[in-house]
Amino acid sequence: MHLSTHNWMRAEPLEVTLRRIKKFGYESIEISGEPTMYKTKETRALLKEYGIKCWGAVTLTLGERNLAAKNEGQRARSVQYVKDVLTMVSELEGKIITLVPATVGKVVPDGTEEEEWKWVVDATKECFVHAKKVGVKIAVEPLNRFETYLFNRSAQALALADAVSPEVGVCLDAFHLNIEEDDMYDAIRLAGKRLFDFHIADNNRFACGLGQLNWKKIIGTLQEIGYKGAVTNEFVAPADRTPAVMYRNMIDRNPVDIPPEQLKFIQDHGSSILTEEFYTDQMRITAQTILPLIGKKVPAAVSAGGRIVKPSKLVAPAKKAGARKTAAKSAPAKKPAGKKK
Ligand SMILES: [Mn+2]
Repeated sequence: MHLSTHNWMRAEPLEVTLRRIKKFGYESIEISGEPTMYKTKETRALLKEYGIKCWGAVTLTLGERNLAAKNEGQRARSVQYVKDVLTMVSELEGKIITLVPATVGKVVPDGTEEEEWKWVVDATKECFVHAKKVGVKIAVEPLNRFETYLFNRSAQALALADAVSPEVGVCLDAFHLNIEEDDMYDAIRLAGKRLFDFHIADNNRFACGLGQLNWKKIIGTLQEIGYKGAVTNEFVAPADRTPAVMYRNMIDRNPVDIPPEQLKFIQDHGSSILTEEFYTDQMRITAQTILPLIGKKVPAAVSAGGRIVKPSKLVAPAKKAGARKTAAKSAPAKKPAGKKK
């Protein structure tokens, strides 16, 4: 196993991401599934320069993208999108794509169970033909029910994989497993050798170590099934807009260059444009929690940040008189700021 990360959660040049993650002991990246954003030749050179491998890409199933769409044209365009992501990964020498079949945020079906199953299976089969051609594997990822109505559990993702080919697998995500499975460890065991990818964030979707998931047991279960792939960081920090905000300097107030669809995608996940400082620390904390568990050396740049402090321990704004007045722009208030009359 090795530590990997997504990069869709913050709009920044890839080079900034690579420089940061290299120093924190990440070995690969699961790049945003936006083939028009990356010139593969240059991106491949950049990855080599920083010594970071492309593990794969995650499909960003947003907007009109939907392999289970009722509209045939829309399905065909969605298949083409997935093929483009597969081609991009192949050109970046990556191994997998994580496939989210239905639109993220769409929680209402378009047709009957039978109709939708046929649409999504047929569309995924088309993608699989291309995947074989370019030598990249497909891993179907279930999300929690508030993000999609179609695939929420390991067994459901496996059902699609089985309907397409024994060579298709699944990608499981600790955040979603924790919401949807009656036993997340059994869900991992169920996937077994068909587990091609594993995403990690804590139960509150902050960095691993900042919530209540049992990372030792999760990683132990991955070891138990003989999983050898990436554990891919995918924290999506919830933007706190209330006086109870726990982090100082979490939300970036400066305008950044971000395509409107990507901003909407991030906001639909309850997050926002995060400051580099906050984002960097979440990346560091993930490494601090996970690297020792997968038997990797913890780089000095990770340890330098000190021990992990859970967000709720940073500050308890309600208990601190005066904190409320200033919390919106500068919490946590270790000493209650603003004792104005
Ligand atoms: Mn995920």
